[in-house]
Amino acid sequence: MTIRIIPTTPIAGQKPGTSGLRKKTPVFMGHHYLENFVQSIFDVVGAAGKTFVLGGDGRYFNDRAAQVILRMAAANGAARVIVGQGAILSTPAASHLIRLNKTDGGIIMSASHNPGGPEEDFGVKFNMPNGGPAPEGVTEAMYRRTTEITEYRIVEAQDLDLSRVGRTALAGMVVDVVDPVADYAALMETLFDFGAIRAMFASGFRMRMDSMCAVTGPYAVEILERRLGAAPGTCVNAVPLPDFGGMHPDPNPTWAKALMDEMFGDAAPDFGAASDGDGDRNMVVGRGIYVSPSDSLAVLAANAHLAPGYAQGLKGVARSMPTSAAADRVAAALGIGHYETPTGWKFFGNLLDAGRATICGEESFGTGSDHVREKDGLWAVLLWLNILSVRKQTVAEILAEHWARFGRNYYSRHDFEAIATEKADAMMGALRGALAGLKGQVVEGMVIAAADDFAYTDPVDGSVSTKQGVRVMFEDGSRFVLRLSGTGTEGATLRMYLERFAPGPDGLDLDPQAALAPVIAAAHGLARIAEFTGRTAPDVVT
Ligand code: VG1
Ligand code: CO
Repeated sequence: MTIRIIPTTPIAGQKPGTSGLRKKTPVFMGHHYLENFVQSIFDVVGAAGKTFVLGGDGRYFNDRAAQVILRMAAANGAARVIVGQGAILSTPAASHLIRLNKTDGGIIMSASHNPGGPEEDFGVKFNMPNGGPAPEGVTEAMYRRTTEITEYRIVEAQDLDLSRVGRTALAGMVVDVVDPVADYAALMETLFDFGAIRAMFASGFRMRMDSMCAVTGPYAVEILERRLGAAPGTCVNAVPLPDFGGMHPDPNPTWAKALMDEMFGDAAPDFGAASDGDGDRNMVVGRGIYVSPSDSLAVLAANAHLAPGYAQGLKGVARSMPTSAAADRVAAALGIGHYETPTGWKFFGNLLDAGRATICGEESFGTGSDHVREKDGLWAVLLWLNILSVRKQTVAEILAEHWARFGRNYYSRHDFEAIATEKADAMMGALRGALAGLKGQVVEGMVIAAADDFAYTDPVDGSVSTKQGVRVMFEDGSRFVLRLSGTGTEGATLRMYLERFAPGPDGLDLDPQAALAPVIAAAHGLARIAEFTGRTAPDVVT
């Protein structure tokens, strides 16, 4: 087989965001677009003699992109690629395979919770040998490489048959096609008490798992229905489709509305959950009660010791800065460390590797632990199930007891989507310019205690990340945070994160939007959102 060296020129804008490079699918399918980025990855991490994992969430172009990446890996001298059958791997399963096989990293094809299809989104990201997303230094180097690239390497070959598990070869490179589910399911069995969860299902416990026509379908059916004995049909939208059936595979109350309706209806099962495009996010719902992701993280941290994999206790808990401080209160009660990182799972990697944190989470429906180096949707669902099987209480009872013990961090996120980029930038610029003068001002009856633009110094390697979100904190412990999304593919998305603490015992049962009303008003007033963007109401509320 011949290796071809194709001349190319840099393509503008190949800068990875919060989680890899994401663009509209037609952009990714454009002339040399995928090839330039993949060659830049290999140029930075080196491919000769190395072993990589490859898989994606099955969205449109996943199968074609996989063939191109395999041919380029072979042309760049890789020794072996482990690829999920059908080029499918959930993000946490890919992370696990990278670690299990001690490989040199992996390439994940996904735009996560963004819609998929010929006119929707596609994405590619590189994960390191520890199984976690490449840190900023590495993604920056990849971006720089895309700006100076002059050629890429690819072998001339027929498509490989990825539909059958087994070993094959491509121009001297070994290709192992593996079952995407088996190793991941085996890992889950080591962490959780499958016997106890099976007994709970056998006693009549009912659940709904909505995979949103995305990648977790086969994982959920195998683990929940086959291994844990949940009733057939527990898992819905369980067949991954290239366009996610036209759904927006983002597990939140807006996009997983069917699940919300069922959980708040008369025939609601005991427990409901949904996951996103690539399977790293989760939403958890009890009968008639929604669990905010920040609360879910706190409850999981407080109860993880009830699952065998965490019986020895946690080393620490880490959360992204915009996530509520509910988990910090648990860490304080447990006497363990807690960490506050910028948005994006890549910032948890060092804390997990160094053994400083065991459980991590983000307000954006992401929770995970040191079992892999990505957030893990089904892991969170299984930990909840394990906790429910031990405590034998409802989700509502568990939340009520949690708030009674720790107090309640009322929390919500308001997203304003598809704002013209220059308007969003002007708004953030004006707010940043005003930060220095905010301390001591009284807004909506609350005194501003501090205001800054969050910067993070990694305690393990000392790397510094600046401009990670504007925070305005009030003397009563309330705060709001504003930042622009780094995962969108069109215009700007403004995220407004809102938090207010109620110590209890009174005032623990309010509607979060009502409890947060003064903070919401303060955020709109101080940031002058309507004035800069014309927006007065959010598109998505979580
Ligand atoms: C969003 C979330 C962030 C998450 C990221 C990737 O980023 O806010 O918490 O880590 O998506 O998740 P941003 O920059 O749009 O706010 V996923 O499931 O898309 O890999
Ligand atoms: Co995701």
